[in-house]
Amino acid sequence: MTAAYDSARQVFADWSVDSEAAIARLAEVAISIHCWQGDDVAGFEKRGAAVGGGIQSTGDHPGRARNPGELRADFEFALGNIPGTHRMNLHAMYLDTEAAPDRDEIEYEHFIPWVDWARGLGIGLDFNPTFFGHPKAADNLTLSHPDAGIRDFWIEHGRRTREIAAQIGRALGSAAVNNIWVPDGFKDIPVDRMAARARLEAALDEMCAPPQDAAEMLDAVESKLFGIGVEACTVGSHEFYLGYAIRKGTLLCLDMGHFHPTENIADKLSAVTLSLDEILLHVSRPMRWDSDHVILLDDAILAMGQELVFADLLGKTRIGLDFFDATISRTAAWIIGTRNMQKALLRALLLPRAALQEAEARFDFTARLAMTEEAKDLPFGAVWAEFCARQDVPEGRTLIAEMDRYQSSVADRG
Ligand code: RNT
Ligand code: ZN
Repeated sequence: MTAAYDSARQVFADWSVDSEAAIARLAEVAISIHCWQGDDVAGFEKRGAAVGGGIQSTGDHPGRARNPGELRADFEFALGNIPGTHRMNLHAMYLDTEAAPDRDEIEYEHFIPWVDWARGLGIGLDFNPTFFGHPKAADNLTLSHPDAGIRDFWIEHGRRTREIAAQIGRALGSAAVNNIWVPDGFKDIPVDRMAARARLEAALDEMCAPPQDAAEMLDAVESKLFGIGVEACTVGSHEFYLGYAIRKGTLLCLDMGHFHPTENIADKLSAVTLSLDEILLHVSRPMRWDSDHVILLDDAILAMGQELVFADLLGKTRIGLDFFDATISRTAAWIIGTRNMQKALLRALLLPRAALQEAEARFDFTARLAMTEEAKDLPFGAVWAEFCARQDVPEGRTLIAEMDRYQSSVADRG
């Protein structure tokens, strides 16, 4: 134990906060780290790269992972610099096979190398159908397309991903969340929103009809406000999926970039979890739009961390990340973004929650304000450094040098 941590521990104890308990709780939080930061959301289909659907990665920093082997090596490097044990969130387009199945032909065997790798590392996997970057998604309509043939193609894709996710969960002994996001929407103002939403609902029902064991896989549905090319209307809006998740018992995925820019996503957690058993987060940083910047330790993330802790939601929330920046080292992006999520949780765990909630209960808003503001000067950094040391990962300048060294080693990838 360093002198800095010892002194910090006493400062927190004076506030009646147990820093050892905070460290222990943080170590239990597994974050689902998205694979797609490593290769700019391109995927490994032999049919070609898969961006589209209103999402895009910008930048051409050297070092993009070009194949599953490189992505795994990069991810392992990132994991080695993130304290704790985490998960990888895989998209269906990241299959690892010499075969070239179309989206409605994918099988579990195409993902076995990922499962073997995850088992070796002792990490869990999550999964996602890929409803974008494909000729049959060219109209920005998939499950809600008016053409039944196109809907059936995507229903089959989704069914297969649920089956694959269940097999992954079974193989690893840890339920895989299978998160459904479709890009469906309209560039200009539609006159029949109802028909599109009714088609989406029916297609989701058909796709999710085969029962799956909740110990192996869990369905999640992700809403969105708008995307490039679908500015006027998104079929799978927040209200659509909130209702759907409540009625069907799926997880609801809240992506922090999928709302109006001034909305406080943390505020939504207590509201939706009163009606849902579990939720999924896509922690992201929208900058004026759903830009998916690397998450900072900013007010939005701190608020999210605080809400998860203060509302006792860590047990019913799967924390997933969703950002992609190709203008910087992709491995550094993973490391910095994930650590910021953890730092936000740690800060929340180190706040004098009981005293704050008591002050609020007795309407003493002066005491509440005084505490939140004085608490901003508490020595969180010393506790974070201690956590990193105990988890055997670097921090500060050593971390920066490590990230630099790795980036140099991948910079000559073509
Ligand atoms: C798109 C959604 C979705 C994707 C991933 C790649 O706006 O946020 O989660 O980012 O499926
Ligand atoms: Zn998302």
